[in-house]
Parts: sequence; structure tokens; C-alpha cells
Amino acid sequence: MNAAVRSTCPYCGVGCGVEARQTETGRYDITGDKRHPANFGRLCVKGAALGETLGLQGRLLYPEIEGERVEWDAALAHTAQRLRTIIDEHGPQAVAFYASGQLLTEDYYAANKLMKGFIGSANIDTNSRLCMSSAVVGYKRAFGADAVPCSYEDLEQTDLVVLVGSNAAWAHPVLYQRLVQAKQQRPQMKVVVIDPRRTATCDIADLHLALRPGSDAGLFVGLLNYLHLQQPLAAEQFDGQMAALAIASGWSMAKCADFCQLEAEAVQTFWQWFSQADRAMTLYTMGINQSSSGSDKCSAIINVHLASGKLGRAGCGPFSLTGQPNAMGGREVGGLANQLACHMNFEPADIARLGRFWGSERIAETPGLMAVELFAAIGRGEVKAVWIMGTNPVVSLPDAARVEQALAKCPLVIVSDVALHTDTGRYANVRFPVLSWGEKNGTVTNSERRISRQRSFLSVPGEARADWWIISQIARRLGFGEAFGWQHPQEIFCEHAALSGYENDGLRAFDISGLANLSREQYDALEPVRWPVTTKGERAFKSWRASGKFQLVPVEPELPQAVADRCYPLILNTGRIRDQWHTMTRTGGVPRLMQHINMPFLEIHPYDAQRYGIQDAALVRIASRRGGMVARAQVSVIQQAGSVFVPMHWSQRFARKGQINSLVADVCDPHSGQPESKQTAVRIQRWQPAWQGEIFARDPIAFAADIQWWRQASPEVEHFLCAADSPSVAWLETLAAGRGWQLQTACGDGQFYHLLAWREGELQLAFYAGKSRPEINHSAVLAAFANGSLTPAERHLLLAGKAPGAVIDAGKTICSCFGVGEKTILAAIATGCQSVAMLGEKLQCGTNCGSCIPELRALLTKAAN
Ligand SMILES: Nc1nc2c(c(=O)[nH]1)N[C@H]1C(S)=C(S)[C@@H](COP(=O)(O)OP(=O)(O)OC[C@H]3O[C@@H](n4cnc5c(=O)[nH]c(N)nc54)[C@H](O)[C@@H]3O)O[C@H]1N2
Ligand SMILES: Nc1nc2c(c(=O)[nH]1)N[C@H]1C(S)=C(S)[C@@H](COP(=O)(O)OP(=O)(O)OC[C@H]3O[C@@H](n4cnc5c(=O)[nH]c(N)nc54)[C@H](O)[C@@H]3O)O[C@H]1N2
Ligand code: SF4
Ligand SMILES: [Mo]
Repeated sequence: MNAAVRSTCPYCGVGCGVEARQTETGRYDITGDKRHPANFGRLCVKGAALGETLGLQGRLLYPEIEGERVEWDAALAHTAQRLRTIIDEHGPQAVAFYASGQLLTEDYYAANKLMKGFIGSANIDTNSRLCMSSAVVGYKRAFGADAVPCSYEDLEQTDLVVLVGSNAAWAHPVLYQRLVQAKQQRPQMKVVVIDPRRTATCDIADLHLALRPGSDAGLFVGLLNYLHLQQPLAAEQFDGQMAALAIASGWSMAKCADFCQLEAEAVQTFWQWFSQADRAMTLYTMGINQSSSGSDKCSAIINVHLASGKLGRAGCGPFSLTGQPNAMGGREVGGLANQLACHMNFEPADIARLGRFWGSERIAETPGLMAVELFAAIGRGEVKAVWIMGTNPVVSLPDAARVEQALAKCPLVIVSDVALHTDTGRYANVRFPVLSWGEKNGTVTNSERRISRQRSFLSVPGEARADWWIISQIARRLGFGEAFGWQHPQEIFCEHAALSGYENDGLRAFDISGLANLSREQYDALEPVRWPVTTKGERAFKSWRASGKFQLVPVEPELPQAVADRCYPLILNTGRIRDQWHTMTRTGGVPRLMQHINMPFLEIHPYDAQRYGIQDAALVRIASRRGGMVARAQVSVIQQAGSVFVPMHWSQRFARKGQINSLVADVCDPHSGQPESKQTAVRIQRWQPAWQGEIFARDPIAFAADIQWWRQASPEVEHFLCAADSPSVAWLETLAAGRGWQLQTACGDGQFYHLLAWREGELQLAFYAGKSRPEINHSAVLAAFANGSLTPAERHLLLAGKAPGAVIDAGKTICSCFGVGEKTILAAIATGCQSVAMLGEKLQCGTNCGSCIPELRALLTKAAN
């Protein structure tokens, strides 16, 4: 084994430290870094599978103009010249950047500096708009700064943890495991989960409030009133106090229970626990932020912490968990269109200060377009060039069809990405290949404001380059060379750190000026560190408002803009699954990450399932006023009646009609611009296709237009689940004839149809279809693609979809860390394993990252009943 390189996981905002070690075979083992204070060695399954994402298959490796490979020089010159022409003809407002919380701080700083400092427009926004922007508004309104007042350690010192709109068990797994441990050590610590669904996170909940979707503000505004009645606030303790309390006084327990559709006793329990706990933390994420009134919901949460003094002490505070690995870094560099760098705002003093520091007279003076508005402006032709970096907006923005129309019309679309096949990349006029995780080098900041290094340990593949390098090359060609002369990310980091302290004197919360003079060696050796890092030492938490006080924000609870009606009677909720990351460009190709869930599902309550005639595992068409998709029903009491849940991840690359955002409307919060991604009115209808099946092909194939397909992650072959209305398989026979393959088919009475295609004894394609889903042995089929020659008897078995010998199909993977399937687990339960611990002992499942434990428990319960 070679020496380990320490780095940081590129997925969620927990920001776990990892170690990468090359094995004798040349592959990399990724393990948790025991010294990293975010995870102390733990990793979740996504982090643990990082070694499986390092291959170059599916990577974008060369610059392209209009789909043709070109030299870097040509790509850069062409892009800069097109941007220059558009700016000269239409002004700086006609160009825009759309960036990402997955960029490194150095990349992000460079992009923001170029747009806001030199091009002179603030049209740079980021996917954090869809994610954190409501949380930012909440903090800024209350504290006068976007300062997160909590750390992970607080979880070990608190009396009550409230998780609102967070499925941390799946979305922040290592942090969730830390909470599980804290509760084991101090069982008196209470956990409350507030989520319309009974998620895996509820596994450790003392109380689960399955409230009406979108009604959270009622619960917290009522709590403010309750706290004030228990212990009245001193007069004028906070700015805005009178107005906030006046509204809250109208929110009695009965009114809240009615508004949130909860039992009054449950509301009372929650309020009592909160009021009586000496120390409490509220952890909130997308169930709160992604709302047409998300900013107010964040304020309602912060209000109760202020009013009860549960802030600025150990074990206390409103803790917005960041989603992406560098969402926080983006907030530091001012990546959102309504911020300037280093926590500065669009105020004359800040604009002048930035001008002095950057040596520019062109600093943007007014906020730019926020993501949803930005794409609308592209659609109207007002923005004529957009540079998309590190995000896949065709999949992740609401009203996907509109986003596609906008990009199709946009004269200049530039895409910087690591992946060859992305839905957004299809609209690019210019594509820049970028260094991926393991190759790139810089810093990220996690949820608790901890800055950690991502270090490179792989060589540069093809002609990929760092994001910051591409940005500075364009800047030079636009004539801003002096300000973009960096040779190494350390120089950018030091400049950013210096700016954070520039004329700061305690005015701005974000200050890392203590790191401004790091040498390259010191930067390389930088240990994880929480900001602020000043030369004067860490400051206590305080208000950055002009008055010196915190603010209570008056909040009038509102329900979602999406309303169920007779035509669209159900509310669609969207979110994450345990083993996939966003639009799947990196996790979708890893077999072990797709074995847990392999296609979009529709989680639906048994009452609704019966009402719409939908059985478990049936295919369902889902439609909103914007668009439609297909998913497989998962009938479950996890869901409440009246709403359904579908994962956000599937794109056009991974499914035909599997994209959730073709249904979601582009309704946004007026303060933060964050879309209401969690609520959409939909209708559903059972879909009974003529056949369902699976197809494996050695090379890419084109499906007939009426075939619904879902891409699988199988090594070396193209593998799809599929279904169709038309019983005809003529398309397949035409395809085979066109390629000169020999066919071997089997069909039974219209009940099933199997086909194998061979060329010179080598398997080219295998197709299995039936009226219901065929049960086939995947390992056997994959083995047949890998092994050249099969005996006639083996071919015969293969045609039946069976394995030679007894290869056992383990069923859907539950424990991805050790690849333990549902059937194996059920068999172990049947032979006497009665607890999660016993299953772990026998099969190892649940003993690594622990994120499958809620599912193991559910299987145990199911088997016991
Ligand atoms: N496995 C995995 N982990 C991830 C990611 C990933 O793609 N995959 N992405 C990362 C990113 S960028 C983010 S932002 C985070 C997101 O992390 P989370 O916010 O925890 O994840 P989501 O699944 O989007 O939504 C959380 C929960 O909000 C609930 N919810 C919906 N509507 C409401 C409501 O009205 N009120 C309340 N109280 N709850 C509601 C949903 O039922 C869901 O269980 O995850 C990060 N971690
Ligand atoms: N309906 C619905 N929609 C949602 C959400 C939801 O809950 N429901 N959640 C929203 C949230 S919270 C988020 S954060 C977004 C996420 O949505 P996106 O940001 O669109 O999702 P990703 O798949 O992470 O896109 C990242 C892209 O950057 C590429 N990439 C990876 N590393 C690098 C790099 O180093 N440099 C560059 N240049 N490119 C890189 C990847 O290949 C990928 O194409 O989705 C949002 N959309
Ligand atoms: S919890 Fe988040 S940061 Fe940690 S290993 Fe998992 S995905 Fe990576
Ligand atoms: Mo996010």
C-alpha cells in the first residue's frame, strides 16, 4: 500500500474526511479519515463507494465546439470572442454564469470575481438557489449576517434535537449516525422529527409529527406565542419583537393543530419539550427551504431559538444543514446573485471596498438574476450567453421543459462538466472538460463552517483542466489578465482570505484573514478549520445588525402555492434516496449504488392506492399541469394519504419520462427566489403496459419511441428495464437484422418473449419480456456477456434467463456497504436472527455506515407480523 492522501468527500455537506490509498492492483481504496472532526473515520455508502467512481468511462475529456473536439486554445479563444461580442453589443447584463455548490471555493471565487468584478454584471447565480437560499435569508434577517451558529459537537451536548424537513438518515448519513450515537449515550436526549412522511430518520424519533405538507410555519409561530406566554420576553429585547409577537398571539394550540392537521396533544408535547429543554437544536433542510414561503419558515424557526435563549450556547441553535459539499463556500465567496464576495452586500461602501481590493472600476452595482428568473430571461432572449459550471439545470430546475426551451434558443451555452452525458450538455455550444474529484485541488466548507482540503491524488485525464484555470483563461482573453494571473489554487485561496479581512474590523462575520499568508506548503498541509480564523482569535456569536440586536421576524404562516383540486388531487413531494447523488452523473454508473433502488418510484399511502386502483409494484403515470412521468408504485404507510413522494434523481440520461422536474412548477419564495420543489398538484393513473422486460446490449442501442426505459448500472454492458404499450417487438428484430446478428428466441403463448442475439459466437444482446416482469438472473446474463463461448445447453439456460448451477438471487440490495440483499436477510430472519445486531453478526449488514438499519428493522417487523 502507498501512503494515503487525505481529502474530503465530494458529496454532502457533512464534509467527511477521507483517505485515498492506492492498492497493489492500482485501484484506490477510500476510507474514512479518523482524524477529521466531521466524521472521525466514518463514511456512508456513497463516500465508501468513491473508489468505484474514479474510472474514466463516461468522462468528458476534451474541449468541444458544437460537438466537435477542438484544441484548448481554439475553445478558449472562440468562447472569449463570442462573450466579448455579446457584451459589446448588448451590455454585460446579456451574459450570465450558473454555478454550483460543488465547485471548490477557489473555482467559485474566480467565477464570482470575473462576473461581478470585471464583466460588471451580477448575473452569476448557483444551484444553491434551489437549496440554501431561504436559509441564507433567514440567518441574514435575524443576525445581520449569514452566520451559522452551530457545530456538530453541539449534538453531543443538547437535550432536544428537532429535525424539520430533513431526512438526515439518507441525506446526511454520517451526521445522523453521530446523532444515533449521542442518543445511545444519553437516552434522555429527545428527538423530534417533523416531516409529512415517516422516513428512515424517524427510526430514533421520540415524536414524529406527520404534518400537512408545507404547514411548518404554523407550528413554529404558535410555539413563539407559547414560549412568550410561558415566559414573557423583556420589552424591546429584539428588533421586530412587537410585530412578531402580535402575529404569533393569533396562533393558539387549537389553531396550529388545525392548520398543520395534527393532534393537539402532539403539538402540545412538542411545544412543552421545546420550552422545557435547557438546550435545543433545530436541524432543517429542504422540507423547509424549498417552499414558496421558505424564508419565513426559516425565520419562524430562528425566532423560537431567539425567544427562548437557545442560541449562542453549547448544544443550542437553529442549524441549517447544507446539502452540497461546498454550499457554504459558495456563500462565503458570494456566489448568489444577490450577494457580493466575502459577506458583502450591494451597498455603496461594499461596492467601493471591493473595487479597491480587486483594482476594478466595474463592480456590479445591483443584484443579478436568480436561477429561475435567469432561465426565464434566457428564454425571453434577454440573456444571450450562459456559462453553466458544475450543475445540471435541465434536470434540477423546476419546469424542465421551459429550461430546455430556453437553452435551445440561447445563442451561446457554455458547459463545464466532468461527465460526457448530461441532459444539459446536449444544449452546449461549447463544452469544457473539468478535473473531477481526486484530480482537483482546493478547499470546501461544510455545514458547520469547517474548511477542509480536497487534495488531488490522480493524474490529469485527457485534457481536463481545473474550473479556476478555465475561468482565468477566459478572463485573460477578455482583457482582465492582471487580476487573474494565478498559477495555483493556493494563490486564489490566500486572496480570498485577505479579502475576508480587508477593512473588516468585526463588520463582517466571515473572516479568515488568519489564513491569508499561507505558503503553498502550509496550504497543502492545512488541517480542517472552522471560521472565523482571524489573527485576533475566535469571536463569540453576536448580532451583525446595525442596532446590535437580533431580529424577530414577523411571520404569517402560509400554505404552499400548489393546491390539490379535482383534476390534480394529490400533492407530490420530491427528494433524495440513500444511494444516489442528484442527477446521477457520478453515482448512477456504480452498480452497488443502484442495487438499493433501480428506478423512480411513487411512494403512496394504501388508502390512495386503493382509491386509484394501484397495487404495489404497479407502474403508474403521474401528471401535473406541466408534464408527466412514469414510476413504479411503492404502497406504504410511510406516506400520508393525499400526498405522494417521488425521488428527484432520474434524468433523460437514466430514463425516458423519469424526470421529476418536468412536473414541478417554477413557483418561488419572493425573498429567496427558492422554488417550491416539495409541493406540486398531480394526478396519477395505473399504467398496464403490454409487456415489461429487461434488455442487455454490448453497445448502445436506440429504443423505439413508444418504449419506456430505465437505465441500470451494470458493468461493461448497456442494461435497461423497459415496458411498452405495443406488444410488437418488430423494432428489436429490425435492429438485429440491421447489424447482421443471429437470433435465438423463445416465446410462450403471448405470455413471454425472450431473445438472444449473437455475432460470431459473441453475445450482443439479451432481451427478456413478459406480461408481468420476468424474473431473470442478472449475474448469469452479465457472465454470458463477459465469457466468450457458451455451450448449447448454457445458451438454452441463458435464453430462459436462468443461471447454470445454483447462483442465488439475493433480491434488492438493502445493505450497500456489504452487498446484502433483501432475500438473504429475510432468509436469515426465518432461520432465527431476531435483531439488527444478530443480522449484523451473521451477514455483516448494517455494521459499517449503519444507514440501512432502519430498513433492517422494518424487515424484522414485517417478518414478525
Ligand atoms: N443520498 C443523498 N444525500 C444527499 C443528496 C443526494 O442527492 N443524495 N443531496 C445533498 C443535498 S444538495 C441536499 S440539499 C440535502 C437535502 O437533504 P434533505 O432535505 O434531508 O433531503 P430531501 O429528501 O430533499 O428532503 C427532506 C425531507 O423533507 C420532507 N418534506 C417535504 N415537504 C415537507 C414539508 O412541508 N414539511 C416538512 N417538515 N418536511 C417536508 C420530505 O418528505 C423529505 O423526507 O441532501 C444532501 N445529501
Ligand atoms: N424536484 C426537486 N428538484 C430539486 C431538488 C429537490 O429536492 N426536488 N433539490 C435541489 C437541490 S437542493 C440541489 S442542490 C440541486 C442539485 O442539482 P444539480 O446541481 O443540477 O445536480 P448534480 O447532479 O449534482 O449536478 C452537478 C453537475 O456537475 C458535474 N460536476 C461534478 N463535479 C464537477 C466539477 O468539479 N466541476 C464541474 N464543472 N462540474 C462538475 C456533474 O457531472 C453534474 O453534471 O437540485 C435541486 N432540484
Ligand atoms: S455523509 Fe456525506 S460527506 Fe460523509 S461520506 Fe456520506 S456523502 Fe460523503
Ligand atoms: Mo442541495
